[in-house]
Amino acid sequence: MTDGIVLWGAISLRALRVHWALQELDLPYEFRPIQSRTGETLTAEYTRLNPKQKIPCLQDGNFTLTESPAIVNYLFNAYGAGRPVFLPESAQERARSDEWSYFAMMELDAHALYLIRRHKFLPEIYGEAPVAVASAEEYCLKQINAIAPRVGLAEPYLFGDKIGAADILLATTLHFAQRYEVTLPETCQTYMDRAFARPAYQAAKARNEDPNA
Ligand SMILES: N[C@@H](CCC(=O)N[C@@H](CS)C(=O)NCC(=O)O)C(=O)O
Repeated sequence: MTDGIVLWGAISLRALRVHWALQELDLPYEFRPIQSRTGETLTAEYTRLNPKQKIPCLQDGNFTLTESPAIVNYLFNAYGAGRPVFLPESAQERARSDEWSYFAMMELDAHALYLIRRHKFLPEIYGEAPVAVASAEEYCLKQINAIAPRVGLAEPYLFGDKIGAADILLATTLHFAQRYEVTLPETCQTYMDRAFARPAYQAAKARNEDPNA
């Protein structure tokens, strides 16, 4: 049980998604800047909160939630009303937002980027797998190229002038791809740069990278 919102997780692109949602919604929150692969996610206290021993994890009163896309969507749904963010109003809008979110999480993050991250950039932990890495890179680029024309129509975000949960998930995942040396099409680069110019993103990035910010 917490008094308000508490976010566990720092120096992580997946924790950054949650910091960004909190900043867009202008919600005060306490920050527990634990990091992956430091042993900090393995403590008994943290394991009780998240048995998967991963970051991010959010506490909101007596509600505890893991999985960055679930947390971002929860925050928008719970606190977005009356704030200048996009919230789906119909079942079809909800489905469209889910479509973007699942695409970013499954087709890019889980199927391709996680594999590239593990086997190209952390081979000392996860082992070398050059064929799988090359295949994941090709797959990731194919998927990003498939959405590039639609992303080019964003005005300026996926659902118009207000940023939505799906934008946070897509833009951060495109950033993963870029960090892992996937060349982004121009439309995706422009969309991502525009989203990252938002003060809320800048504040989130500073907090994710420096717990005292
Ligand atoms: N599907 C999860 C993935 C979380 C995840 O893999 N987090 C990484 C840091 S970005 C982590 O905690 N890794 C520690 C580990 O794998 O032991 C989410 O999106 O929240």
